[in-house]
Amino acid sequence: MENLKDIVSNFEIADKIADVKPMGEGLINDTYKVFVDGCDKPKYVLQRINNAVFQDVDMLMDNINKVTDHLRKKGKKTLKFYKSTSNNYYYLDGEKYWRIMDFVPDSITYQTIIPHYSYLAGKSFGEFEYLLSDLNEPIGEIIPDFHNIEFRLKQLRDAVAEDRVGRVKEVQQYLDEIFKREEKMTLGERLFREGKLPKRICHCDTKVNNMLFDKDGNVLCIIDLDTVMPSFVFSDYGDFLRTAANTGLEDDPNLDNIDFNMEIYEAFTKGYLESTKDFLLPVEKENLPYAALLFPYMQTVRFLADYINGDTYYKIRYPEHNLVRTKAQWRLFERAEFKLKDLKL
Ligand code: GN1
Ligand code: MG
Repeated sequence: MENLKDIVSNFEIADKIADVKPMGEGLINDTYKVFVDGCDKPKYVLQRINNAVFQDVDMLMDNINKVTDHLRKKGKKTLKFYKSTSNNYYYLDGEKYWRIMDFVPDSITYQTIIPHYSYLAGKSFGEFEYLLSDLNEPIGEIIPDFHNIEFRLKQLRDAVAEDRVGRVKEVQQYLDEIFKREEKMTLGERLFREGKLPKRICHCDTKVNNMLFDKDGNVLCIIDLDTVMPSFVFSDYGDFLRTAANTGLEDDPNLDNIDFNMEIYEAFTKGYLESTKDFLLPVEKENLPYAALLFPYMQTVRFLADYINGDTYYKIRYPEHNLVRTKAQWRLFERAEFKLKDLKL
């Protein structure tokens, strides 16, 4: 990985770089761990920013710096980025954008967690929103309409109308099921238009593996701050459960592995309600079960649209990958819909 070492040399860090190795499972950016001389654990994390997705890299790093400065001032552990020799928090190698941050030592990531950790994660996410609630500087909407389900459904409709790689026929059954629930699943946007539902600064990518835990299950640090932006609290609550409460994998080819784990759901909800009790409005609280459905629903819509478009957005490992993801997310949605149908908070 010789040229990755060269990339690192453009940042204001003094260490001698020993090695750079691939890391993580992100579907958007490429991530590497950076080893330095005299230490067998990674010291930094190098990322290539996908600037097809994050088109305004200045806004991206500006948002992240505002958020991390604010969290740091309040004594929270958060990400720390380094400047490059061009005095930006990224380095442009002529074509690609790169950034580098500290590797958080003694941290553990999970793909599946036990209920107690889910409770601690709920507390921690509520606290994250609370701590950012008095951030007075504007945070830009880095991907416009990112978690707007009406917009995502429109993208799906456009993909279907174009049918550019002829995949619509094989997925018709999923399209029918999705559009049958359109009215019910677009509730959040209607409440927003009626002035009943606020937007707050949210993380917007609260997958379980975007949390670093310590050995006791406390959330040590929340990572992947690219999508921090104003959104409904549903985003953070729902996207965490989409990954944590799934008993299978996000792209599980065996649908029998997939269920919605109520213990994880209940534990997370308990923690989240504890740390948000001072600011969460009744309309937000009452609709948390809706949020738990919204995210598997939205992720199905997004994976399916990408499949129909010929796989232009998410990284795939094999040709049918987005279809497999679509089916797995839809199964999760159906299980959550069944289990939460009579639930009130
Ligand atoms: C993407 O790359 P990653 O894992 O951080 C996506 C999320 C999706 C997720 C699905 C900017 O996140 O919205 O929920 O994949 N991020 C973007 O796993 O689209
Ligand atoms: Mg992300």
